[in-house]
Amino acid sequence: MASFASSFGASRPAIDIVCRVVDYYGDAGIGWRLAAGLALEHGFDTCLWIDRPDMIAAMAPAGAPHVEVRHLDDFEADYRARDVLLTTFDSRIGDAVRGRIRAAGDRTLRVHFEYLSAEPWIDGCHGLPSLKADGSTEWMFMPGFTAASGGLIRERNLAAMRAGFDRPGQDAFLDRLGAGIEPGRRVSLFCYPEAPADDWFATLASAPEPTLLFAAHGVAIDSVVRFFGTDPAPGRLLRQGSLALLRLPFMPQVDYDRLLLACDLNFVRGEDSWIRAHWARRPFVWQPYIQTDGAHLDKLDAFLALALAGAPAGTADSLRRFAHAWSGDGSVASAWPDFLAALPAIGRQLAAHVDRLESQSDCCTRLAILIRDRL
Ligand code: TRH
Repeated sequence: MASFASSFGASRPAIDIVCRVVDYYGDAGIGWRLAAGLALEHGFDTCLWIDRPDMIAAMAPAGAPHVEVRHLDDFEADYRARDVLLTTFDSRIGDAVRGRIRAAGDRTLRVHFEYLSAEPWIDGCHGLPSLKADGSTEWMFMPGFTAASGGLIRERNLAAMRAGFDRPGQDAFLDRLGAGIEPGRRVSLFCYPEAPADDWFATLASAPEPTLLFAAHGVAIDSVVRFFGTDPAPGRLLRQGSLALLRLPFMPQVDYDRLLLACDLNFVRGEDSWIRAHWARRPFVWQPYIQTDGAHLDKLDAFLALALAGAPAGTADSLRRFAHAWSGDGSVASAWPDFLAALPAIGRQLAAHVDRLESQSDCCTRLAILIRDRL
């Protein structure tokens, strides 16, 4: 809980979060989780200024107490200086807003929230002040996997949510999605268009054991059409050999989280689903957001080095080979058998990695402390 008073005499400290969606869903997904976490767990009045409020409505239809969502188009005209102004990712603020902060006595704390990375260098940047050309200061907030970083977004009731969503509840949830009592390894798929899904579908279809694949809204459509001849409406099951595929609708975040919990193996991407795969405590394969200079493979290796610390060599190699292949560096067909054989050991290794993370404080707590200590 934030234990400090508003500098503007309000009953609760107030934070404005600015979020401009670059592409896909992650900017909005993280922006919402930050806004809701600071309001629900740290006593803030929060306004999320975003250019895609429709994404928030789809991710969090019920909203949250003490969270207002405003269109970014109105920000320049309607923003009034309050305790904290946090910009996310590629969002910036203009001279008019900076002038309004100065006119209000320069009492607004400025924070910039960066993209998540497992790379070691972020620890040295987290929490540093960045001096702006107009003489103002903006504090850098770098989410991460270490105690020296800004941490990962993780809600306080996570363990209770997991405990309350047992196997019968998971079966009923998947059944409502159209899966019925379909046998096989339950795998969720959330990937970028560049993922080698064609090869992977062929590998799954010719495998001895059955796979039930839950394809998230809008992913791998071309591969699904090439392999199955059509992209099915949500809820309609398609089969080819040992592979059964179910297309899903875009779901609220809470249901996407449940999907990760209900599956035996999760394919995630970008940033927020990557974090959520941790909290589902199931084995997962992460596809980093593609970067032209191949920097996404460096980000993948930095993460694998952290998650696989202390792992037996065979376990580490099996996950590393398949994860690289899934990011276009290698063959998923040849890496899949070893990955599958090592899956129990990979699951144990990732569980130990998540245990370490869950023993650390969460991102919103670290952000609330950074704010309290600098307000
Ligand atoms: O959609 P993404 O690829 O977003 C990306 C990444 O955040 C990347 O780091 C960033 O640089 C780029 O955007 C601009 O993946 P991510 O981060 O997992 O975000 C997906 C969000 O969508 C996450 O909050 C989960 C949510 N989601 C739902 O709410 N319902 C759904 O049905 C699905 C599939 C996702």
